[in-house]
Amino acid sequence: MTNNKYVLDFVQKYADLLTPDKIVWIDGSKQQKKELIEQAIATGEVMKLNNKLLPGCLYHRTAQNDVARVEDRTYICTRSKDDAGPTNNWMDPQEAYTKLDSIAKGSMKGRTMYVIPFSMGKVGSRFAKYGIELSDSIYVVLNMMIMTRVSPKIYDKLGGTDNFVKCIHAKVNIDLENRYICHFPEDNTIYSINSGYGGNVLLGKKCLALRIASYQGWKEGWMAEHMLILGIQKPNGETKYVCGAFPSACGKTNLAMLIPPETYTSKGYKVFTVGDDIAWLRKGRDGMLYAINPENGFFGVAPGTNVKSNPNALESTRKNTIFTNVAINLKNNTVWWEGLDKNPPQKALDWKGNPWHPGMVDADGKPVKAAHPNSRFTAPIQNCPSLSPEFENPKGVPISAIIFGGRRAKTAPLVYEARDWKHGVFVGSIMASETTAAAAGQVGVVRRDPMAMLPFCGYHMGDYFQHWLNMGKKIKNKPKIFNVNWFRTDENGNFIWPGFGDNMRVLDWILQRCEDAVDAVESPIGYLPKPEDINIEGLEGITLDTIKGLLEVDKDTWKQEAKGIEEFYAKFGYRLPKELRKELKTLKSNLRKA
Ligand code: GTP
Ligand code: SPV
Ligand code: MN
Repeated sequence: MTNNKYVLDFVQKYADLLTPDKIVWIDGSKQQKKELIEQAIATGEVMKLNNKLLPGCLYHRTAQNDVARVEDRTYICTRSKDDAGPTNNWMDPQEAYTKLDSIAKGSMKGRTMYVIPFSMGKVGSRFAKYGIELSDSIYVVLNMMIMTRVSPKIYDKLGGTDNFVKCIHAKVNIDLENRYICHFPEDNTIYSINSGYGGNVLLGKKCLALRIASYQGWKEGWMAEHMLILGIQKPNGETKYVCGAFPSACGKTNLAMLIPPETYTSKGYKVFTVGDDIAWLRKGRDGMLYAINPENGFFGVAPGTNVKSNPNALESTRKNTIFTNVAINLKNNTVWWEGLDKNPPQKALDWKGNPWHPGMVDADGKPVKAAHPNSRFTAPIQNCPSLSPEFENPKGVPISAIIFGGRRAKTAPLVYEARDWKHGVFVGSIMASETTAAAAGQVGVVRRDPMAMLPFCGYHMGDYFQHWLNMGKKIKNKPKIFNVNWFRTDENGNFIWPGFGDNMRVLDWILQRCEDAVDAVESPIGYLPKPEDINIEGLEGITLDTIKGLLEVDKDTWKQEAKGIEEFYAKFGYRLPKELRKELKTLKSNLRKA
């Protein structure tokens, strides 16, 4: 497959350690893929779904203890502990290698080790980063073939160098107690041991494209962010691009694929999807910030996806897709999840493989879910009806606005604009959101999640903030920065804002701000829209007063918020940029004066 000495040594080293019976070099061919699928079906690792209704689609169940990312078992292994920063778990690299090697040693006996060459970003583009993942899971191989560009071409592109990320994945026994997701940014290396769940094992995604890439971007002068990228084509044919950072399961895929309401489509507005989870950003020659989506597919949340909420995502999953931990409809061997439609299958298997029927309750009388709340689909990006014609553009797309957002039941207004880049970095750094099922642990507790990168920043977050500030100094035509919140609730806990396609109404205001086409109102936290500037035409049950309520900034709540920010900032010590300290001071003084 290759003569590259570094690649051969890498494969040999781990073959010696893991002792697989066989090594298979993945060549990206259709024939090899077909054979792998057949083998995985034979062992039960995957199941074929109804080939008429879901052609080429497969089904997989993970172990029940292995259904989400494990943040408490995820480590940044830098030589100096301080370099991992206060928001990451840290292990000494030598200690980590020794520990993980001893856990994984010999674990591929009786198994096959697959060598997966992949590119994040278009092969050969200036954005592209290459990786080689070793894995003993066909499920991982098949997912990587959708999520990344798997091709032996990357061996040529390496040109004899070791310029690739070494990714080692061993399932071992899927033992939670010995599960480790370790990153060695200084060695361009990732280890994932004892897991088989997406975000822990598809190492091109969170591990490479965010944790390792954020570190590389810091060193090389670019950025790797947990962001969707979308294009909005206006009636005059011009397209503007926007990036959005929301924490896991907070609406990136949905926003990236939104279908605008009638009041916009009738005028000729169209939305295009460039990416739904990760953006790599670099300065362009024209002084604008350019973004690519380094992935090649979607690893999206299934529950809640339906023809109304996200028809583009649903359509993307109708062929050549892998479904993980959803329910099986036994009537026709298709898939089902909560929120897909109002017709749950009468006879089904739940995500654990147990018989399931609508209205089922457990011993405590609680409803039994058919699909796991973090069940996912892995769909090829080319399936997406709203895919941007610019997706493959190796230069990326120029970004006009960056949006931060999270789940906040009360504090954050529907939308506000940062006063300038520095203030925007502050707005990103103080993001907070209620936790979701995307990571193991309690759901629904508010935590600080700067730029939606808390679990994904591969170095000291104080340095990361400084890097954002520095990038601002380099980019002449800076995107404007905004914060949004689709998740404000009323006194009964119901979402007030309709969200989904109607988020276009907020994007519209954002674009108008970028073009200086509309005024805004100053507030202690930044610029707010005038309520009448949010288009509510055709929205049932939403009045100007609703919008006023959604835009309210409660002084006392924000004073509390400022305290929380101060506590959070204290963690970073001298590595917190002084510009941010100053922004916090300004916020406090604005609140005092208000
Ligand atoms: P990751 O893949 O984990 O990074 O998640 P994501 O940020 O792409 O989130 P996704 O778009 O998959 O949405 C997650 C959940 O949020 C789903 O259950 C959606 O139904 C819900 N959601 C998305 N957008 C909205 C919105 O505008 N309003 C409301 N109320 N819910 C939304
Ligand atoms: C997320 O949790 O942000 C995801 C899913 O996009 S995973 O790939 O599991 O990280
Ligand atoms: Mn994500």
